[in-house]
Amino acid sequence: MTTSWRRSAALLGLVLTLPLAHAAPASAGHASDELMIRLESLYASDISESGGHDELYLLRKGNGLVWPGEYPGISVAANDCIVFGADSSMCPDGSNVRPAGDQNVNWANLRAAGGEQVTLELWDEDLIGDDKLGSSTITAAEGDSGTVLWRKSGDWRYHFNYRVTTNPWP
Ligand SMILES: [Ca+2]
Ligand SMILES: [Ca+2]
Repeated sequence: MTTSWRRSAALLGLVLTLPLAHAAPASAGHASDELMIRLESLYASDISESGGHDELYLLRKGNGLVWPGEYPGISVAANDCIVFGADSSMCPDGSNVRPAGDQNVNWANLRAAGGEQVTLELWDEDLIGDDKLGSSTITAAEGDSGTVLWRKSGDWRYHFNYRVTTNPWP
């Protein structure tokens, strides 16, 4: 991973924590306003468990499980890069690129109204008491994209990429 990649990822992570002022009211029932938040990749720069793997899942706050399609969580080691669609270009050189699942399954594309705020949470599954590794709120704005850094200093460090598009399946 290059220094510039790391720096830009950190900057984007900071930007995403700022409140966005252009949230438009959701227009219920107006399908043409509907957007897709597309999960792109999740790179494990470092994981939370000392045993070699985290068992990861993603939640959409208020809606439940986003990834994988059902429990249990996906076993992920350091340097794994999970790719949700067909594009692995956000994965660092030398990372272990892995598909998140069937690329034709739409569970990795989150429907959202224009301006809607969607909170995604990354969790590590444990036998007793799962650990929340990160949480970020994305405002659905067409053409937007970003990198979220979910980390605890000296412990885990996950880079998550997404982009927002119009809904090709209105
Ligand atoms: Ca675990
Ligand atoms: Ca744990």
